[in-house]
Amino acid sequence: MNYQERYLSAKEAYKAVGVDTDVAIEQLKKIAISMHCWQGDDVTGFDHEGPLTGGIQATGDYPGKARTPKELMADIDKVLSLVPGKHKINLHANYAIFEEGEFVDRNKLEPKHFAKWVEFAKERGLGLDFNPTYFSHDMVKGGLTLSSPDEEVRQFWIEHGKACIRIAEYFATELNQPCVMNIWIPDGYKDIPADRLGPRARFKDSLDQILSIPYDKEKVYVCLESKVFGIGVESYTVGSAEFCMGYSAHKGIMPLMDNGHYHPTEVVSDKIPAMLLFNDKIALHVTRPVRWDSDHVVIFDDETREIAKEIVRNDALDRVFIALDFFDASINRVAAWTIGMRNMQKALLYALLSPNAKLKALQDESNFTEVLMLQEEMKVYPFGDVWNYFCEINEVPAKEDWYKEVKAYEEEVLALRQ
Ligand code: RNT
Ligand code: ZN
Repeated sequence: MNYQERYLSAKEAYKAVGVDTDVAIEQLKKIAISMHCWQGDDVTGFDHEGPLTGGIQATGDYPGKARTPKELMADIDKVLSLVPGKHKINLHANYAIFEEGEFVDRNKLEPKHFAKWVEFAKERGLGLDFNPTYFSHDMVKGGLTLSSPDEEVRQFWIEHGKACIRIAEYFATELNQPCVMNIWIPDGYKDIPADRLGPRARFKDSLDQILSIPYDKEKVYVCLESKVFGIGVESYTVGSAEFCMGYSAHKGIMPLMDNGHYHPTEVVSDKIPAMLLFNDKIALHVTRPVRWDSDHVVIFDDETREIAKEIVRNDALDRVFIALDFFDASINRVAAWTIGMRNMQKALLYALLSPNAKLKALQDESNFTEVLMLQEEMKVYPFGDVWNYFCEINEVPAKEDWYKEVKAYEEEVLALRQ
């Protein structure tokens, strides 16, 4: 199918409200989204056998989950063949790839344990981002890592953080582009704590120790992800929003906001412009919380579009690192990834196709009637025609056509993984 004709007619429609669709698709093409490797195997990784811990949970038992690096890489390739543009892969430390019979614990990880990922990224011209893994491990004692009062536990995890900075720097050097390294810890308490300051003071000291190693700040962008609560740690989270915002401002690292990590009526879209005034760069985990931090697949919903608008209309495409963070085990995982990636791109395209300057001017004139009218009318503009054309010129399937390929992949590859 040729989408050009419909595109040309859409272009005229947008032109009438002052939007240049050619510019929008040029810009969209340049936006790299960091695709999380952990949707492929329910956050399992390759370095442990136990359950997923840390107050996060993947639910569902859809068949075909990736069990080896080879399978995970094949699944990632499938997704990338269905998503327009060039992106980054976001790895977690528990996805280290060891030699046959080798095992290296998290405090001793080295760049060489990620050499196969670098090779994978190089062959495909992708960037890599990274995360230390502070969960699903025996050294998480009583749910605590970097805030633990047990010095042995705390030191183990400090070493892990340092090891991860070295690995992140290796990624950046090898791939010639910065690596975002995000620290998130699950530490907290189920019930009302007797001491709220002590754990945060220990976390602060642990972060100071991790960041004390020399590293190239042009190559590694360390960020800190806050959270409000997790399963089993409902009453208190050490790395709360204020802690993480305060710490990152104080140390000059990046804050990371995950839109599943706030109270239900708070929205990250509203926080973005505030944070942009005080930070050179910020990072995001885009997810979909359903009643809690459930990490459902990202859809083309109001909040995802509002997040995209705040990035686009504030000219912050080069200041906001967009990563995805969801893990649904109840549906085809390759489809889950593809839907999430394409929806994030659609939200960005929607924002790029919005008459942002005009709307802003109307707001400044206090013409709120026209702002509301135009925002609502834009919702039924021929957005899909622009999206389909964008897919076509980027040589990936338009509309729902990609799903045929996922179905075939499921029958030929995923179904054999029993
Ligand atoms: C947990 C955080 C964190 C994890 C990943 C796996 O609530 O969102 O980002 O989801 O690191
Ligand atoms: Zn997250």
